[in-house]
Amino acid sequence: MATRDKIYFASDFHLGAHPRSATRERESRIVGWLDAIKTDAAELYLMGDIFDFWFEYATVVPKGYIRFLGKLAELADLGVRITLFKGNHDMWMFSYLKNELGAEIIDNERVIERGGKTFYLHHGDGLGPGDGTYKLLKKIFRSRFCQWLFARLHPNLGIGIAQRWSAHSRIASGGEEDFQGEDKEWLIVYAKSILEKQHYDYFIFGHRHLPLEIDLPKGSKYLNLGEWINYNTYAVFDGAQLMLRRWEP
Ligand SMILES: [Mn+2]
Repeated sequence: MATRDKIYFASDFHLGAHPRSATRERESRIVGWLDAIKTDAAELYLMGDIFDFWFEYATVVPKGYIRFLGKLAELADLGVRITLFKGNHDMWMFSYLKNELGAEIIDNERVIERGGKTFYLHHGDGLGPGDGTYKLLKKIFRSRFCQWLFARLHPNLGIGIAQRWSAHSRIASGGEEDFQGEDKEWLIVYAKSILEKQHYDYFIFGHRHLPLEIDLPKGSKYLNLGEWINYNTYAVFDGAQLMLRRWEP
């Protein structure tokens, strides 16, 4: 029996993304990975954009992903602590997954200390220079009033609008991202600006859709989790070291 001493991080599964026909295969890859880590995982951090769209109405949640949700429930029942971050695609997670899985839902950043190392965790949306339009949209999407209004729309209409919009997102095109260089990678710029005020050993983000492992000043490290359309990447911390890995079934 393996000891339950590893911490896993992944993000950007985009379950339900256009084309929806690709979701079942991706879901099965993710379930395979979760099944493989369930014996040694102490904690699992799913760091945003797990669902391509998610909204919880008072009595209704979106259809689909039952194998994934069932596997998460199995991990939760085995004692794995699950933490879910709101991404820009699934920021409307409220209390359903908390109630069903005992998961903690994180709005923005979460700072943890494990094995004497400090971690700064965030999905990665709306950070660093630029992207003013999204920063404004985020305020609107996260406003209680707008969420209340959206919930008044019939789900067929509300989720339909969201799915049509999401079909034009970068993940739906399926292409891979290019590294912009350290000065232009806004999450690197952001991490460096945080480091000027406070030291963290690790910065872990999703959102960029590009697996990255970059050394930062003062022995700090930036790690991007990539995504699960092209890369199947995740990070694991074994108590001493943080590693970026690719899931190979
Ligand atoms: Mn994403």
